[in-house]
Amino acid sequence: MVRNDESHRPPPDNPPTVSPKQLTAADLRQLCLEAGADDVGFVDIGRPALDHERNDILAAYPRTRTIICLVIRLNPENMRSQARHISSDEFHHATGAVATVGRTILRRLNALGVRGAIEPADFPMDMGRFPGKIWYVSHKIMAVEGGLGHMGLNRLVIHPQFGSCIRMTSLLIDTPLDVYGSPLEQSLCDRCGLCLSVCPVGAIKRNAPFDFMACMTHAYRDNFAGFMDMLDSLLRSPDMDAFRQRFSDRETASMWQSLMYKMNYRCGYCMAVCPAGQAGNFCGSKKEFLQEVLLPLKNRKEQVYVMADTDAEKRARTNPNKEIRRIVFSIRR
Ligand code: B12
Ligand code: SF4
Ligand code: SF4
Repeated sequence: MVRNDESHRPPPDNPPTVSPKQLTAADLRQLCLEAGADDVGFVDIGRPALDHERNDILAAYPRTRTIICLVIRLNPENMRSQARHISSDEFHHATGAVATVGRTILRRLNALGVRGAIEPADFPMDMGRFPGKIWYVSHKIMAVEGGLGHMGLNRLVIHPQFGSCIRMTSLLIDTPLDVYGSPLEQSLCDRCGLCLSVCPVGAIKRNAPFDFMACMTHAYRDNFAGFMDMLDSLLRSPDMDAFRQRFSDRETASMWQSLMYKMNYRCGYCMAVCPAGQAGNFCGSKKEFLQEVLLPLKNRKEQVYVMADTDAEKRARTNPNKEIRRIVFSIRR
């Protein structure tokens, strides 16, 4: 009997319906939504708005012709909870979900002869480039260029339907499309100022650039900067009592949880309070929203991490509910 090698090949996950040459934006959109994406935008690698991004994108995947920006919505109620472990959990689950959907899409595209790679939603990133730009694809820029929304005053992309509460990833594929997205005509941010008002370290400003160091020092306390601060405290402390003066058991527990499980996001309030977009609106009256969401976060009793003598410290000190913790270690750039 003549053995037919073809018969031993596993069947493709999904039989091809179109050939790569015919891959249209409409077919690709349908495929992505069926795989579980809540929305997608398509960007061509050659457009001038990507001039500062292109080298990194091509370093990540040299055959990139099209970038698919993939959106998964977050559950806004989880993001708005005062119990911040609930919002951290929502972030982590959405990070997993967007990665799974991205891989499903790529597998289906592979069956059509299309190849590609995925830039993670956030971590892991390329720590070999630390403390420089450790990500290769900026999902916010891809989302804006793909027509999925604009960045608001909070520097987050605001989707017309899901508001700020979205998680994104980017797929880099080797096939061109017939049609690409373009930036929306209007931003949904009406500059209401709620994000600015709730930010404990004043990172969001009306007429000045976003202060990413202020945000990172506080919101990412249980990330690298806080970890280095912990090492510094350990090395300089003669005994456990001295260490506990600098790093309380509560802070050690938070760091332990981040290392054992996944990073504890300390903040994200600018996302929680943003009312823009259909799903992100006040869900009732503005007065109730301020009472139930904004004020509890703004007045939440918590430790706030700042570098000494910065605008962030000045701002944090204006709120009596916040216990100011000056971070000793800062990232050397
Ligand atoms: C770096 C980064 C951060 C940094 C810097 C934030 C920033 N505005 O750039 C820090 C650690 C502060 C941060 C915080 C948060 N982030 Co973040 N972050 C990223 C990351 C990895 C790249 C962002 C990026 O493209 N920046 C470049 C341009 C587009 O941003 P920009 O605002 O125009 O410009 C600023 C930066 O470039 C910064 N900058 C300049 N030089 C350098 C150099 C370095 C080394 C760094 C770090 C920054 C920096 O200064 C500019 C002025 O504002 C993306 C994941 C990804 N791969 O895209 C997630 C991402 C942007 N983050 C996200 C989120 C949700 C958050 C947090 C809410 C997390 C939290 N729970 O605390 C906060 C919100 C902060 C805020 N209001 O922007 C989401 C945004 C979702 C959305 N709706 O837009 C993303 C897309 C992750 C994801 N896949 O969902 N983040
Ligand atoms: S909270 Fe208001 S000012 Fe801030 S990004 Fe949202 S709409 Fe814009
Ligand atoms: S995550 Fe927190 S610290 Fe960072 S900009 Fe938003 S509100 Fe401010």
